[in-house]
Amino acid sequence: MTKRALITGITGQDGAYLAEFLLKRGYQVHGMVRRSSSENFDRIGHLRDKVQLHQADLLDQLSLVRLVDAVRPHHLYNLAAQSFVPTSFEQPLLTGEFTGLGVTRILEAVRTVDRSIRVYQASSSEMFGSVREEPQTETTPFWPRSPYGVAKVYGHWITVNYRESYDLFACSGILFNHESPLRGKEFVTRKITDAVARIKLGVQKKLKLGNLDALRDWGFAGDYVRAMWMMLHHDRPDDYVIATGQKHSVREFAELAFAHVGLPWEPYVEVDPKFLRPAEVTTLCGDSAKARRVLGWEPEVSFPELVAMMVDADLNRVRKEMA
Ligand code: NAP
Ligand code: F7E
Repeated sequence: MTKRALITGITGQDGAYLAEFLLKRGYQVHGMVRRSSSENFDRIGHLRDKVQLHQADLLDQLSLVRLVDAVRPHHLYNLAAQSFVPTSFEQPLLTGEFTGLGVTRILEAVRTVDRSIRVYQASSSEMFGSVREEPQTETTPFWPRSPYGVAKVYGHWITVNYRESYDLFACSGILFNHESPLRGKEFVTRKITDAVARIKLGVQKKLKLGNLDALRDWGFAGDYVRAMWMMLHHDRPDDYVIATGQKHSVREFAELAFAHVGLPWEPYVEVDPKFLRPAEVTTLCGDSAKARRVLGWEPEVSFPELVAMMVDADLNRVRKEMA
C-alpha cells in the first residue's frame, strides 16, 4: 500500500527537502499551502507534478480538519511556522498564533479525524535560549529568549501532552540550526553566502551583520529531514535532539565562506546594530546521542562542506542572474 504523507510548510526549506526525500521512498506526498496573491513555490518548482498541494492555514481550524480528512495521511509533518526570530519580536502575537497555537490546531485536527496518524512537530533549539547546560539534551530545561522560542516551547509541550493524554503517536524533534542553499536569505548563513557570491562577482560591496560572536550548532537540512522520518518510523513516539555537537561563531562562518572564494572577510564585513536582537541566544550546541543510539541517525555533511555547498550554489545562481 502506498503511504501518504502530509507536510505543512512544504514551501519552506525543510518542506522542500522532506518532500524530495519522501518521494524518493515511494510516498504519495501532499503539501499544505496558504493562500497568497502570488504563488511562492520556488523551492518545490521541480516537484510540482509529483506533489499534491492543498490550501489551508494554521490559523483556520476547520481548514485543517478538512485537509486531514481529505488526505487521510499516515504521517503528518508539521513544519509550518513563523520561523524568523527577529520577526517574532515585531509580531509576537502572530508568531504565537502560527508557531504556538497552530500546533494545537494540527493536533486537534488529527485527534478529530484519525488518532492513528503519526505526527512530527518541528521543535527548535531556540527553546533552550539562555542555556542551562552544555551541550543541550532532551532533558535540558528550556529558557527561551524570544517570542519565537516561547511559542516553540508551547508547541513542544502540547505535542507531549497530546501524546500522553490521547495516546497519539506524536514526536517532537528538537532540531538545532540547519541550513542549505534553500535557506531563506534573512537567516545569517544564507545572508553571508549570498553576499560572498555577490561580492566575489562584483555586484555587492559590503555585508552588514549583527552579533558576530553568536555561536550555533549548524548542520545540513538534508540530514535533518532524514531524522524527522526516522522518528515517525520508530516503534514508539518520543522526543529527540538533532544536532552535530559542534559549534561555530557567525564570524567563523563568514571567514570560511569568504575564504572559499579566496577573499579575506574583514574588509567586507561591517557590524550594524540594527541586526542585534532585544534578547540574544549567545550559544547553542546539541547532544544528539539519543537519536544516534535509538534511531541510528548521523549527520553526513560537515561544517566546511555545508559552507562550501552554500557558497557554490549562490555563486552559480548569481552568475545565472547576471547572464
Ligand atoms: P521556513 O523556510 O521559514 O518555512 C516555513 C513554512 O511555514 C513555509 O512553507 C510557510 O509558508 C509556512 N507557513 C507559515 N505560516 C503559515 C500559516 N499560517 N499557514 C500555513 N503555512 C504557513 O522554515 P524551515 O527552516 O523550513 O523550518 C521548518 C520548521 O522547522 C519551522 O517550524 C521552523 O520553526 C522549525 N525549525 C527550523 C530550524 C532551522 O534551522 N531551519 C530549526 C529548528 C526548527 P509560506 O511559504 O507561505 O511563507
Ligand atoms: O541567527 C546572529 C543572530 O537568524 C543565528 C531559525 O531557523 O534556527 C534559526 O534561528 C545567529 C543569531 O537563526 C545576523 O543574532 C548575526 O545569534 O540565522 P539566524 P536563529 O535565530 O538561530 C533556529 C534553530 C530556529 O528554530 C529558527 O526558526 O546569527 N546574527 N548577524 C544574525 N542573524 C541574522 N538573521 N542576520 C544577521 O545579520
